[in-house]
Amino acid sequence: MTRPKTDSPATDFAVALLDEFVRVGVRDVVLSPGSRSQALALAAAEFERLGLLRLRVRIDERVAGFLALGLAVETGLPVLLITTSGTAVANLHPAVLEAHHSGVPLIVLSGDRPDELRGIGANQTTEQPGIFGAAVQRTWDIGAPTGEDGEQDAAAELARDAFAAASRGPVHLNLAFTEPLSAATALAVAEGLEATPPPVVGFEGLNQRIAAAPGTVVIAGTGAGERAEEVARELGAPLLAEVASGARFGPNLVVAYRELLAEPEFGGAVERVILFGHPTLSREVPALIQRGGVETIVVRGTSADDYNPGHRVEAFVNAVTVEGEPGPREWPGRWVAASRSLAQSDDVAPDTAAPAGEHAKAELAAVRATVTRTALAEAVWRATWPHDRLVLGASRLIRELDRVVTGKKIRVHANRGLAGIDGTIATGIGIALASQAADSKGTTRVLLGDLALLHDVGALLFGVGEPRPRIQVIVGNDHGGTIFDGLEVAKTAGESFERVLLTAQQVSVEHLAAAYGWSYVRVDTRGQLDQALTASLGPTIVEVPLDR
Ligand SMILES: Cc1ncc(C[n+]2csc(CCOP(=O)(O)OP(=O)(O)O)c2C)c(N)n1
Ligand SMILES: [Mg+2]
Repeated sequence: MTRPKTDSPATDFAVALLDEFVRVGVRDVVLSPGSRSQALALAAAEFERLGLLRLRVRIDERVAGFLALGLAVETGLPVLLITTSGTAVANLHPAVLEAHHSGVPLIVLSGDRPDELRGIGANQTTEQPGIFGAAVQRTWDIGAPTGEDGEQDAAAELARDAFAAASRGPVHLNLAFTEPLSAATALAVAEGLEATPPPVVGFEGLNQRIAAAPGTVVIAGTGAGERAEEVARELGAPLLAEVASGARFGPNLVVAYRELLAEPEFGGAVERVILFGHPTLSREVPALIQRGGVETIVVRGTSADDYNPGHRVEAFVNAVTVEGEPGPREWPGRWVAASRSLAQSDDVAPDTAAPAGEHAKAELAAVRATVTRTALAEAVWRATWPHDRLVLGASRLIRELDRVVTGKKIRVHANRGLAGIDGTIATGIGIALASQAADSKGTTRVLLGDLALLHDVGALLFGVGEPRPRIQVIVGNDHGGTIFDGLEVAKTAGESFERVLLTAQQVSVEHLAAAYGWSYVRVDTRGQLDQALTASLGPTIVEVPLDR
């Protein structure tokens, strides 16, 4: 479409580009301020004013990147990220890497100087094309628009290509601009701006037919989705589903999968594995796949690498269809029953025990009991319902949830592509904002450790005048990375362990919350915890002191 031109080819190009992104289905933009990218930023603000895009502004590009990731995880659509040149672009790298490894669609638009100003020491100019290496599906380096005819059409074509290429992960459009870097952008967003629904992105190719067979289990790693649960039922197979799989529910769910995989009559009897998603939380799963006599079929997701421990996977397929009837109920029934009895023997909570007949006293004791990691994991899980979202950081707590929580059909996300402790809060805010924009009335709860919280403090800063989501950031504060306590090095490293691995910290989380205008609740007992999790105080940090 040809639209009226302004005095700035940069602005004309930016408007045409964003216009086409809107047409093909983009709804969310996150930007960080900067001069070189001003045409894109001003155009994005104008599209927001017209109600065609939702815009979020974050001063820290690393935060912006993870916020965009969260928005894309929740909506399933590519999200635009706009930055200026230089280190600004590099700050997107962590989110781009995570998006690459978990197959999340992001479209990076970085402003740059034109070719002739690169490599000569011009201010804020570095080698931007290719900066993300193999972590992007595709990179474009586009010369500065000059106002020639056809540039707007070229911009539209670029948007269509980038949108299509982003269906399996991030892409990078490096866009050179020259002065005038923008014009007054009272948009010529002309008539006919009716956004068409986005194309459905599907997988092509191999759909394997499978039937029930003895010794089959279904394993669901992060991002597996509900199909894993369905296939387990259709096959009559035990379902070994990690906590962020999206499949941790149903009659075949085996919570204590780790313990049972170690048992000869359970793990030892497995002959075939149907695997969905990206398992990262146990050693037993990769060990099982690498064992002789076990055939594994991996149902591909969107992540960059196919899961293939020891290169022992038999087949990679894009989908499975189950033929015939489920196998005998005895097989999954045995796993489920064994898992339940293991969970019950775990249930002894001495600090809540009370003499028979003194029911009220016992209840009071439970309410007053201090919060353990297990109690925290269970309370957060209990408080979460299908309209809510749960985001889990990389810490001991995700492992605790994976160990204990029972089946529940709720939406759980964890950045397990690379399992970084970075960007957890920003990702959670992205998920919260996107779910609320889609009319969910729920609360997003982010459960993370103290180091992960401190790593992403910048995410607590909202854009001026932007909506605040219903979000609780729940920090299990054990003063440092106590996950390392469980490693061999904790026994061998001596004094240096605390200094270079545990890295204890004494930051006042309360003051941090106050500085960023978040509500703050400190929780010392299980009663207070349940109360805090159901309160609605706007964006809130819930601090839960935990023993090391
Ligand atoms: C970006 C990044 N840096 C470092 C690590 C290594 N790492 C994994 S867990 C962890 C400590 C986490 O501490 P905390 O968030 O307090 O959780 P806790 O282990 O205490 O439960 C670190 C530093 C990582 N995963 N990602
Ligand atoms: Mg910690």
